[in-house]
Amino acid sequence: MSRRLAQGLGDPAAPAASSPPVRAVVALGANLGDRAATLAEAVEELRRLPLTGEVVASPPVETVAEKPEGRDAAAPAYLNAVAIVATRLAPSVLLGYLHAIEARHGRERRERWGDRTLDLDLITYGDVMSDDPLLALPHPRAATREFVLLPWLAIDADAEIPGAGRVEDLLARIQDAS
Ligand code: PH2
Ligand code: MG
Ligand code: MG
Repeated sequence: MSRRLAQGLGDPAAPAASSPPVRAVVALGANLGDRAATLAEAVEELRRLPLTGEVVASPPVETVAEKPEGRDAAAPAYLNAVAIVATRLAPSVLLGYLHAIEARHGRERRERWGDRTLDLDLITYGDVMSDDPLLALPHPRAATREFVLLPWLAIDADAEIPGAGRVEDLLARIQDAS
């Protein structure tokens, strides 16, 4: 059976494809282990995803850990990066692959905002807006996170978060406030 036909029949083994490709923004973070190597490997794994074309990744930036109580300079520092991914994977399928990449890098989920070997968050998926509890889009906290906006702006000066505004303006607002 051809792949097209398999998808048309809803074959559960076939990744759901949207066409044409959508621009998805993925935020990467690591504050345990060999952070730089982990981020570089994760970007290569994004490049190997099915139904996925060009992946443009930012340089990594070192950032102070944000905890529910605020910035925590005593916690291990993060390396953060952002990747812009051209993909025909449906958002929920892409999210499943992101979780699989995290798991391959030893990600453990013990506490909220706990230290981690690798975190991959889906920040935007085209202009999709969704309050699905399993996958809210855009990511509900992206507009207020310097560690997402800063590396993102470095690879896309015109970046925008649907419903929230231009990344350049959002970043300036955070930096003015701190
Ligand atoms: N991720 C968090 C919580 N805090 N702080 C920094 N600096 N970078 C992160 O990626 C990060 C964080 C939850 O995902
Ligand atoms: Mg996160
Ligand atoms: Mg996450």
